[in-house]
Amino acid sequence: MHTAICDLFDIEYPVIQGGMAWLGTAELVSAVSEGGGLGLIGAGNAPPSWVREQIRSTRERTTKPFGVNIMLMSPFVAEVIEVIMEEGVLIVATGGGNPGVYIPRFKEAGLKVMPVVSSVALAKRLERAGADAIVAEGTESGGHIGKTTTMALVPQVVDAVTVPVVAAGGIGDGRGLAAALSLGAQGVQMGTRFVCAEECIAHPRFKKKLLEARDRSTVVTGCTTGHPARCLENKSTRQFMAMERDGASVAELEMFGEGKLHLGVLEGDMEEGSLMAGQIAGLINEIKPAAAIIREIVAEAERVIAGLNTAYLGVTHG
Ligand code: TUI
Repeated sequence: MHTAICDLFDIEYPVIQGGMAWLGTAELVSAVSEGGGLGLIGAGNAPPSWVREQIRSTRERTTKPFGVNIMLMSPFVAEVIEVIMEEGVLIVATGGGNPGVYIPRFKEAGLKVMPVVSSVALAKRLERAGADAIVAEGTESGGHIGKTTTMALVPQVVDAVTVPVVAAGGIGDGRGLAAALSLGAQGVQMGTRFVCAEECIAHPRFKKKLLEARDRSTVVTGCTTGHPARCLENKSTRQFMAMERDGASVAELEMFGEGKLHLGVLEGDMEEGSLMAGQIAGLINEIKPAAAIIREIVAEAERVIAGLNTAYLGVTHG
């Protein structure tokens, strides 16, 4: 399977690993890229020194293309961008905001730019600003989200821009990849599925909780702060939502949230920590190497597409 996204990034399969704050580390990124997909270092709220270490460590592990996802709400955005330029990274993705002002500098330096968006309006604006591809991310996703579903958003973004579109949110297997291609996307980006990659440094208790998750295991917190985030429901999400119901200020809620993601996904505190995950968590029931995840998803998508041809278009083989 080869699409426009494969040509753009010089990768084998149209499968991209989402930014994944704290978990998009050299271990996972290099495994995804070695597996023929595109790994992305998740800068999240991490300091620039962390991002530099991850870039260097990824380079020691693979010669394949990889990128960095910049989280635009991070207090370190400007410094992270300097690190990316100094280290000669070739691909940047962005999340959590409008990267328009940064795109000219990236393009002048020859980088490929792929913003993650949750609306048609921002997709159009960023294509005009010079984006090379757009990730259209539905509300099924984990972490910071918009309001529109993947099923509704992807075809509308596909119709609104001419650059390749990548579908994200609610995709975890080959059926999801086939569906994304049917909607006009050139590939998929997955985060939750890759948390359960062997190489992901997520705490084993977080991985186990994902394997046990069901279709309704996630909730959205932060609807009152303007920064909604989807997480596995636990004590921390219940406390956060109770504070929101009681009219807590944005400052109070932000203070409550500080450090919670690291506490949950890396330190393994399943009750006090924040466990960002998408609605597809319920579909995931095994931990395996990133390369196997990619291989199996692509093979399944090819079978699904061939099956649809046979079943509905009367195409016969042999
Ligand atoms: O960015 C994401 N997902 C994320 S970022 C993240 S890290 C984090 N850590 C602690 C607290 C909060 C977040 C976890 N998950 N996805 C891409 C995405 N971007 N989805 C939606 C957007 C978005 C939202 C609003 C993009 C632009 C925007 O507004 C831009 C504007 O100003 O017009």
